[in-house]
Amino acid sequence: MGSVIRAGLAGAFERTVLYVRSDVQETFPGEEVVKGSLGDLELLVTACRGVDVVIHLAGLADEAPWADILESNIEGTYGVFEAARRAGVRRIVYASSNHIIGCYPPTERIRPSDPVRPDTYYGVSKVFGEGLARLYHDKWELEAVCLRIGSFRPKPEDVRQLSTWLSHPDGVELLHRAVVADGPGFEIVYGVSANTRGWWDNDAAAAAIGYRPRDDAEDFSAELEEAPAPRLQGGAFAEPDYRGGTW
Ligand code: 15L
Repeated sequence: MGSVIRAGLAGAFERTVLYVRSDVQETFPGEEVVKGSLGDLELLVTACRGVDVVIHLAGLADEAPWADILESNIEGTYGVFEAARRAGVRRIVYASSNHIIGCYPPTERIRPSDPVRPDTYYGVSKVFGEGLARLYHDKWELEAVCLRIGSFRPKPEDVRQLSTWLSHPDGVELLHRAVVADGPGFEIVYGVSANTRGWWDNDAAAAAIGYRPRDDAEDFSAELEEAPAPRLQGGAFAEPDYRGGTW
């Protein structure tokens, strides 16, 4: 996701600091690279100095053993919020996930304010991240926009993604709005395109940051094999034997 967003937003901001684990081959004008881990709080604070908005896309993006989730998504996410606070950052855009509500059936239309029903330890780690966002906003007035990202793909790949798809152009627009929107305070928004078969009631939250998705997964439905909707919204993530991996 980071590469697509970087390319889509190239030149949009005066200065962009990329905090990365591995080397970056090419940079866009205005980009600076800091190589480090999420466990290095001091370096994170240094990287955050002079930064207005942090976009936190780092960490594991799939189910994984608990020890890995703990290190990357729990301790690592704490490090990002705490560094942002110490460095005087104004806003955090936090990449949450639809797997925070993956145990709802597809028949239910979910609002951002509905109770969470995570489908994995990964989903639980996103509940923690949104909790941190709320804490840092309420206590230290950090603005926070949590994006519950759906399936960020060039095209929907299966029947479930006819509901969860976030196209690349809509994803770029979503991140841009999350950064530049006027005074959102604290907001939770589903990162999803304007899918005819969408499951999430996102209108008010999207309007709060001025996000207007344009793409609809339905345009690709003829290319996909007919299959029933998944048992639960999280699809394979919500199945008892799911261990993570490509699917
Ligand atoms: C996610 O949170 C994952 O990071 C991504 O790889 C997709 O699997 C997506 O959710 C999804 O639900 O399709």
